Amino acid sequence: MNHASKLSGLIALAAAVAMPMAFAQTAPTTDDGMQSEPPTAAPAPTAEPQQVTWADLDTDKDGALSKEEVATVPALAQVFDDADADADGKLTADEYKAHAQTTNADADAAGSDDGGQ
Ligand SMILES: [Ca+2]
Ligand SMILES: [Ca+2]
Repeated sequence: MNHASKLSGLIALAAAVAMPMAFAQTAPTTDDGMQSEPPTAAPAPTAEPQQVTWADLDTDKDGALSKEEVATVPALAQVFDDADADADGKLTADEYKAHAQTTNADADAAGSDDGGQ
């Protein structure tokens, strides 16, 4: 004797309340240390990238970034020559914006490209 048991539509509503995890990390930045981190896989997930503003980089406050000023930001240092449209050794915000736009339009949805030097 086999009874085909019919399961009535039982809808279990799982209300998952996602609590935003706030990672408050106070990472003291070294003053003049060469930060050369080996690209080895770190056990911990990538920490929040440091937010660096234009003003932070513009240490001499002349409104433009010199190559030395962007030296701490590889992403900027790599594109410096390209972005420096008038090749005066200073990258202005306008120059950077213009370059970023071209790059965006060019790269389309290329995703994160982590090419070497
Ligand atoms: Ca500057
Ligand atoms: Ca320039």
